Amino acid sequence: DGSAEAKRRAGHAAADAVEDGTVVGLGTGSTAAYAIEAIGRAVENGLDVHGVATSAESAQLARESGIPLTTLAAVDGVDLAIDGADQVADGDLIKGGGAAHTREKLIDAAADRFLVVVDDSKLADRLDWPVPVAVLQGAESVVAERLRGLGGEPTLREAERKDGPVVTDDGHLVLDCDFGEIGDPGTLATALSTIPGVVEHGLFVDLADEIYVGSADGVDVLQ
Ligand code: DER
Repeated sequence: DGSAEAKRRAGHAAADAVEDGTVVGLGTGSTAAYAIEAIGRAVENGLDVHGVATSAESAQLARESGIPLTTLAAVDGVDLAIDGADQVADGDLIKGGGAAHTREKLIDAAADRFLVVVDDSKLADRLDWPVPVAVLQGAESVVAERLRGLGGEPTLREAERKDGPVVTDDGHLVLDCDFGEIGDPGTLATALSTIPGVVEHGLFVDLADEIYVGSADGVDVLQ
C-alpha cells in the first residue's frame, strides 16, 4: 500500500537476517533506509557488521546510524545485501527509481544472499514500470535511438533541485524507458546491456534470493 508502516515492516524484518561478523550491502531508497536504521540499532547493541553502501545517500544514512563502512574492494565478499525495488514480478525487479542502480546491481549481485524489501504496492503480475537506463554523458541521444529500436520510449530524467538532467553518483545520465509490459525480462536485459553507452539498467533478473513484502497485515517473505 506504499505506506511507511508497510515499508518499515519489510525493512525491519530483513535487517533481522544480518548476522554477527558479516559484511552487508546497504541499499538505497526509503524502504532500505528502515533496514539501515534497524541495523544501526543492532550495532549499538553489539552487532559486529561492516556495511558496503550502494550510494552517497545510503553511506550518509549508515554513518548517521553508526554502521562501520567498508568498500567492496576492501572485503573478501558481501554476505548479505538488502535493497528496495520499484516493481517486483515473478522474482524479477525493476530498480533505479533513486538513480543508484549501477552500484546497487554491483553489490546486490556480489552478495551471497540478496534480500529485497518492498511494500505490497510494488508487486505486479508482469513488469511494466519504465526501466531506468544509466548512460554515459553525451551518449543519451544515440542510446535513446537504440532504445526506440527495441520498442521503448526513453525520457531523459530531469533534476528537480538542479537545472538540467539528473546526474548519478557515478556521473551518468538516466533515461527512463517505457517498454510497456515486459514479457521476457531476461532477453530485454541482455539487449540493454549490449547497447554501447549503456552503463547499467534497472532490470534485476534472477538476482533476488528473498523478497520481504510489507503490508498493513505484516510481512510475507517470497522465495
Ligand atoms: O533506486 C532504487 O532502486 C531504490 O531501491 C528504489 O527503487 C526503491 O525506493 P523506495 O524503497 O523508496 O520505493
